[in-house]
Amino acid sequence: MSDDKKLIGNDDGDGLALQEAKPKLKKPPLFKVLLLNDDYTPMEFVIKVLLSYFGMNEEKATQVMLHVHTRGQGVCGVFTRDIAETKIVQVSEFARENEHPLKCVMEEA
Ligand code: TYC
Repeated sequence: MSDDKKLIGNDDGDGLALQEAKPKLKKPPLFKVLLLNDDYTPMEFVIKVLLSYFGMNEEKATQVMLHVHTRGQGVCGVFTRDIAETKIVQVSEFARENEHPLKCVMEEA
């Protein structure tokens, strides 16, 4: 029997009734990438991160940075697992190179 057909029960005596199987593609899980607030990373540096790694414009980046600053954390974007992990590595390296304690984490959306 071909892969895209499945046996669903008896038919008109030949013992087979076929129905198109539902497509088996599942949407991948999505992950929020978050920036965490701290007391030392300069606001301008956080804005640069949001411009460089999350494709925001100045206005949006400033808004998100101020949200993180006042609320403790904020969403930079929603991605598949691999992309989210890559963003976190890139941001963490950039922060470390510049000796800022900025933390970037992910959680399932
Ligand atoms: N709280 C920092 C300051 O006052 C700014 C800041 C914003 C740091 C967002 C981290 O994810 C952050 N300089």
